[in-house]
Amino acid sequence: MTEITAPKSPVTTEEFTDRIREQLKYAQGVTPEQATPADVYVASSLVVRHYLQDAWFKTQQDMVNGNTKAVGYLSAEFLMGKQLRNALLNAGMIDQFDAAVEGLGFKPQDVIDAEYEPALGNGGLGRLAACFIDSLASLGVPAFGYGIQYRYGIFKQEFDKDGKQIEKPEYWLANEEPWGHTDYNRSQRVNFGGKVVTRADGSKEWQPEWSVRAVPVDYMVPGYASGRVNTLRLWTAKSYDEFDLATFNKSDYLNAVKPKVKAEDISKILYPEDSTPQGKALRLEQQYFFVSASIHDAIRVFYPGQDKPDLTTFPDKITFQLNDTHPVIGIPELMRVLIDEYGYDWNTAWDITTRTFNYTCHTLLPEALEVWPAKLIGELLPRHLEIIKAINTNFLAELATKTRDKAKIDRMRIVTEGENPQVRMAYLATAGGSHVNGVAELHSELLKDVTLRDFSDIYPDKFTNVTNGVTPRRFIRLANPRLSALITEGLGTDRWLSDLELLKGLEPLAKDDEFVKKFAAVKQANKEDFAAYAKREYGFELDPNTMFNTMVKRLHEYKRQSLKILALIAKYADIKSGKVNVDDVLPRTVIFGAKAAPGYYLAKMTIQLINNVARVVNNDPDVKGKLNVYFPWNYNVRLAQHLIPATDLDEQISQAGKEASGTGNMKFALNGAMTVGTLDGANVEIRERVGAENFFLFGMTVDEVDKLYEEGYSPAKYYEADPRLKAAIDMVSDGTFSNGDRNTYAPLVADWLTKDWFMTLADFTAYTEIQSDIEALYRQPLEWNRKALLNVANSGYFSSDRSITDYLTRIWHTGPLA
Ligand code: 4GP
Repeated sequence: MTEITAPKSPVTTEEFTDRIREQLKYAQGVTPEQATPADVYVASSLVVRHYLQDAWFKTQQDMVNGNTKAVGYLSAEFLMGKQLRNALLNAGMIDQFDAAVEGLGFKPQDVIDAEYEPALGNGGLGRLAACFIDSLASLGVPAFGYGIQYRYGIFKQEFDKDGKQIEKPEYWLANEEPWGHTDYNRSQRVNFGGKVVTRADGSKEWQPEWSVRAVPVDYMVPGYASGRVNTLRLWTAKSYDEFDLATFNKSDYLNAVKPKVKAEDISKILYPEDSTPQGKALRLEQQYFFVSASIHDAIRVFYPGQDKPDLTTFPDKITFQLNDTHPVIGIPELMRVLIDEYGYDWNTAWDITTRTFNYTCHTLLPEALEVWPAKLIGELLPRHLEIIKAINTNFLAELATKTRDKAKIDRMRIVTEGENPQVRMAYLATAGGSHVNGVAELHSELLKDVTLRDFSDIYPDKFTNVTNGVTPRRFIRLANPRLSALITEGLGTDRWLSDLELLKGLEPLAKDDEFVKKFAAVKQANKEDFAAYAKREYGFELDPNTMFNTMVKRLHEYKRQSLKILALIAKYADIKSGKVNVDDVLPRTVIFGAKAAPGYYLAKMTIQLINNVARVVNNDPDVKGKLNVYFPWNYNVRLAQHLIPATDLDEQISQAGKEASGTGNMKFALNGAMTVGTLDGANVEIRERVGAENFFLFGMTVDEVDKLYEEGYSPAKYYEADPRLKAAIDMVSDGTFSNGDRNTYAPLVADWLTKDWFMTLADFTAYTEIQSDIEALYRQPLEWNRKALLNVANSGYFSSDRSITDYLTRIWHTGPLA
C-alpha cells in the first residue's frame, strides 16, 4: 500500500469546471467555444487563486495576531518560473484541473504552456529566492518575499546567423497576467534627492526633491500541503504626476511626460546596464525603492492603524534577510525611519536595526560585492549618506575597543577615504546585521578566511553557513513526474515531497537490478521527451540514444564553459587527425544553456564559439554523429525543467574557490544525473553525501589554485605541455570555427594563453583524463544507473526545506505558525 500525503483538493472536477466557465464568462468575456488555451490559462489561474484566498487571509491574520516572527526575504530577484502548475500541485488540484480542462476540450499541456514565464532574475540567486519562498510556505513559516515587479525581466536571448548572442527586451507582461494582484490602496511613497536640514532642536529633516509611488503587486505563495499561503510582494513604480499640463499645452509633449517616465523607469528593467553614471544611479534607485517600500509596508502590516507604534518590538515581528548586497541600503533606511519618522534615539534605532537584519553573501568574486560612490548616495539619498557615515564612525570606534591593529581597522572602513569615497555594501551589511552566511560549507569558510576575514576575526559569532537547497516540488515532482512516481513506488509513500531525506530509503534498491532498470527506463523516456521538445521548440534533432551531457548556468569565465568546449574540440581534433577511430567514440550530445551579461565581451565570444563548434561538428560527416553540440537559446526555468530530468552527465567545472554553491548541481543529482566536477561550492557536500565513487572528481583544489597563483601562473606552459590542448586551441585560432577567419576568436585565444584568470588550461588535462572513466562507466548502463540512483538516494539533504530549517535555527530563530 502506498501512503499518499499529497494535499487534498478543495474542489471536485465539476466545481473546477464550473468555476472556469464562470471566469471565462465574467472575467474574460468569452464562451468556452471561443476560448483559446491562453483564456483557459487565465481562467484556471483565477480559479486557483479563488480557492487559495481563505488560506491566504488566514495566514496573514495568524501572522499578525500571533507571536510567530515572520521572515521578510528582501531580494532584487525572484526567478519564479511558471506559476499555474506549481500552484495546482501545492494546493492539491492537479487532477481536478486536468480533468476539467480536458472536459472543456483542451489539452492541459497547452493551457500550461500558454503561461509566459516571468524572468525576474538572472541566475542562481534569484532562483534560490523562489525556492526559499516555496519552502517557507510549505513549512508554514509566515513570510514575505519583497522585490520588484520589473516590467522587463532578464533579456531574451537570441543568436544571430554568426552565432552571436543578441539581447531582446523580455516584455513578459504583454499578455494578461492573472497571478499578480495590484493593490493601489497599499502603495507607499518613496523619496529621492533634495537636501537635509537641521531643525532648531537639532533633529534632521530630509527635504526630498522627488517621489515615486511604490504600488505592490501581490502574488500568492501556496505551501505544499501546509494549508498556508504566503505573499510575494513585488513593487512597481508609478508616477504621482501623469504629465505636466502646462508643458503639454505648449505642445512640448515629450517634456510633459518626463517626470512620469523617470519615475516609472525605476521598475522598468532588471539590472540596467551600470557602466554609466546614469545606469549606476538607476540601480541604486531600484534598490532603495523596493527596500524603503518594504520596510514601510512591514510597519503598516504589523502595527495596523497605529500612529505611534512601539517599534522596539519590530525585530520580534519580522526578520529581514538581505539576499546579497542589493537590499543593503535597507539598513540606513530603517535607521532613518526610526530616528526621523518615529523619533527614536540613535542607540535604540541601532539596536532595533541590527537585530532586524541578516545578510547572505552569494559570491566570492570581489567585484561582485557592491560598492557605491558616496557622492552618488549623497545625491540620491542625502540623509542616508549622513547615517552611513555615522554608522562608519561608530563602527570604527567600536573596532578600536576590540583591536589595536590600526591597519585592520582601516581595512574595515565601511566608507573608504580619499578623493572619491566609496561605500562598501557588504561591510555595511556585516556591521549592521546579526548574522552573515555563505551558501555552502566551503564558501562560508572562504568568506570567513578570505573575503570578510577581518570581520570574522573580530565578530566570529556573526558568521555561519547555510548550504543552499532546491524545492523538490518544482524540480522533481513537476519536472520529472516519471521519476516521482518511481520514487513513490520505491519508498511506498509520497511523503518524500515534504521530507526529502526519505530518499535515503532508495539506497537499498540500488542493489535491485530490476529497480535500477526501471530507473534507467525513466531516464530514457525523459530523454525521448526532451528530444521531442527540442525538436518542437528549437528545431534540433537530438538522438536520445546518445549520452546527454549538459552544462547550464550563466556564462562566466570562472564557471569555465571554455574548459568544456576546448575538451570537445580536442575530441573533434582527435577524430579529424585520425588519432582516434571515430567508431570507438562514445556517442554524446552536449547541451549548453547560458546567457552572457550584455557587456561581457569574452563571455559573449565564448557563446559565439560554442555555436560555431556546434555548426561545424554537427555537420561534419567524419564525426558520424558521435559528437553533437546544441545550444538552445534563452535558457530559463521552463527549459531547465525539461532538460534536467533528461540529463545523464552534468558539468560543474568551475575553478575551485569561485562558485559560491551552485544549485543546478543539486537539481541534477536529485534527477539522477552523474556529475563531473571540481571541489567547489556545494559540489564538495554533494560528493560527500553521494560517495566519492559516485562522482567524477577532477582538477585543482582551492589550496592548489592558491599555490599556483603564488608561484606565478603561466597558461602558455600548459598549452605547450599537452598536445591535445594545443591542437584544440590551434583549431580555434586557425579559422575552423570561423569560416577560415583567423581573427574572429583572437581575443579569446590571447586571453587563454596569456591571462586565463580561472586556470582553464591548468585543469584541461585532468578534465580530459576523467572522460575515459566517464565513458567506461557509461558503456555499462546498469552500473551507470546504479550510481545515478545512489545520487538521488543521497541528495535529500539538498532540499530547500532543509536550508530553510537551518535558517530558522541558525539565523531567524522563528518557526511555523501554530
Ligand atoms: C549565485 C552563485 O554564483 C551560485 O554559486 C549560488 O548557488 C547562487 O548564487 C545561490 O546562492 N550568485 C548569483 C549572483 O547568482 O548574482 O551573485
